[in-house]
Amino acid sequence: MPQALLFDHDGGVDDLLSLMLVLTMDHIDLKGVSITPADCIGDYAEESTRKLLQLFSQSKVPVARGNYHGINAFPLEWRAGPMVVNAMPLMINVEIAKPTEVLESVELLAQELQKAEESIAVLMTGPCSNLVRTLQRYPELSTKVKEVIWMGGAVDTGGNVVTYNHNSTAEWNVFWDPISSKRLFESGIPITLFPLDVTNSVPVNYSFLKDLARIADYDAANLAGQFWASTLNTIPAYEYTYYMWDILATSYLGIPDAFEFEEIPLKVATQAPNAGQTIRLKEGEYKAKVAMKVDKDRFYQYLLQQFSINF
Ligand code: AGV
Ligand code: CA
Repeated sequence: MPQALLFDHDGGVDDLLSLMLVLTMDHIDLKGVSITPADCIGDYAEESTRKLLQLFSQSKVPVARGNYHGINAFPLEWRAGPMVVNAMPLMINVEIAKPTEVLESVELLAQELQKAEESIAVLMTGPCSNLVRTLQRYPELSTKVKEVIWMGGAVDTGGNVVTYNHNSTAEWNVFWDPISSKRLFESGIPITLFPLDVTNSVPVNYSFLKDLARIADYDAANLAGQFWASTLNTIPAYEYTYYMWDILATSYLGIPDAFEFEEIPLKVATQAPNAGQTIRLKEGEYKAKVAMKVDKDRFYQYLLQQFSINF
């Protein structure tokens, strides 16, 4: 039986690569894609999303747009990622049909959770606001969420938020909407978290990109290589590496046993100077299942294997 999945992303280049990766997985039945207007400009991210679904012959998958804008905006220069992607040779001429009315994310997530006969996994590679708002409006749907797989947080390592009035202890997806993040960790919903602690071990590196380019006769490898190349100009002066953040979390769907997990009670700070910090507690009512280590070689090999396909 294919495994049902809802996917909420925020349109970064690695979010779009994560969508590609999901679309290569035969064991996943993608029920819907929802876009959070965080690390992207929504219109362009919707276009990239629809183009990728079209290329992978899955244009029937519903796409929704979140209309909630978080508390701490992403830098605008990062949010243009999908504009570059949409102009790539394999993307620019892809024809997409946009429905006259696009669902709002909360409605899509609620509809699909409602319809699901069994509980269903939710993958999130941006902030968690859409899901948290869905469950606030429809609390009875909580039991339908089997597992939330989330790229977010920084537990025993520094964060990646460098901004005014902040001490850099937070990761961006949590920082964008610390209030919703706090609610998520207090909700008791099973969370499998992929924080910077584990994603720091998988940068986008040249040797991987060279391996990928060697199999660029495959459409998916070709396209993914172009996406990744566009990330190498990273980015404001304080950060010089683009990581496989979201792609690592997504790969858990295919290679769950490549990870080492620790059960950790966490709380989220909501005020300056550390808003969005995910703080390890000694004890707590709920524990998140936190990925702390990954078999890197297996992860990179898995990507090469999955992207060895034609559209
Ligand atoms: O903090 C990591 C999250 C991931 O979901 N995002 C990027 C990934 O999609 C925010 C982010 C941190 N540093 C960035 C980010 C950078 N240099 N460029 C773009 N986004
Ligand atoms: Ca993201």
